[in-house]
Amino acid sequence: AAETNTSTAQKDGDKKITMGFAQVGAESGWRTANTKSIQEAAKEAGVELKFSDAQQKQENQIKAIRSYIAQKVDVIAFSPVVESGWETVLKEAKDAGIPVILTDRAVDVKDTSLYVSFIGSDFVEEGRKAGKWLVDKAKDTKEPMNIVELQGTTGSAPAIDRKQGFEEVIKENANLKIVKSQTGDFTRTKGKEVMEAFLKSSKSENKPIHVVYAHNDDMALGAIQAIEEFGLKPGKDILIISVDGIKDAFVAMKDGKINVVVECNPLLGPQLMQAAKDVVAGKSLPKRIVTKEGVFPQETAEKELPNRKY
Ligand code: GYE
Repeated sequence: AAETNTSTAQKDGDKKITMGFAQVGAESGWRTANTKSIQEAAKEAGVELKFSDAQQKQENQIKAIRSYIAQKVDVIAFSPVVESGWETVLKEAKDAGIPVILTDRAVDVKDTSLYVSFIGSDFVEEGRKAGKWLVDKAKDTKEPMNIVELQGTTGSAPAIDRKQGFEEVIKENANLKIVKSQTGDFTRTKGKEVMEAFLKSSKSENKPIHVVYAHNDDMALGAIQAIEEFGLKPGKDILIISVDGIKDAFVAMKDGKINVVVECNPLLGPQLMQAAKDVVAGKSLPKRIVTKEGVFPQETAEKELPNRKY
């Protein structure tokens, strides 16, 4: 298969491209699908992929990027775990003449010439979509609705933006209030742990929880476990709003345990490989490539489940 790939890649006289990819980690179902998409697309495109997993630590990503610079790869791509603190290493890549493509998550740098393109979702918009669903759901409610929020990794673009978009929209209805908000690190284990603590304090403070807004499906699935163990019904006693759209979440939706999922597409591999080929060929890339995605309320779960690719 490797030979076939090489000949496909080289048939237009391209030289084989080497890409160094510094992944965030393996924290969620979304991430697993993203990694698979990148690895498969690289094979398909005849790109030689050097891949590293940073275990959700920025220092590990920086180390990986430095090693890709030392190995003189043709292009570096990465999904930055957090937004800040990238100037130095990006400058090193630029000085070495290696183009950098961001995928999935954005960086916060003053000098945007430090990367050539950013391929990924609009997370603020995802937060707005989640908020709109709730505003609509709550339009006839006169009672206050207490929301607890499970945030993604602190300082990461999706955690910052999904919070911002959601808050912006729920402001329309004074009954909607985020009463507690904490990071669950985008993982099931942490999502469950944080939800257990929320439920405990809601009991001792005698302040019911009506809605969970989870920044990803894995944390929502962890929260569902905590709610069931606490003796309540997720999706009924407590509304569950989530982001990503992994298969497990669709199964939970079909079972009535999640009320709505805002889609975030992890299948960025093919676009990334195309972008890498273009940049190496000297073509200029759009600075921002936005992924298209939808919203899936519970009543669509059964029909949509067989179509899910991640
Ligand atoms: O939503 C979450 C993952 O950056 C969009 O990271 C990605 C997020 C995704 O861990 O499940």
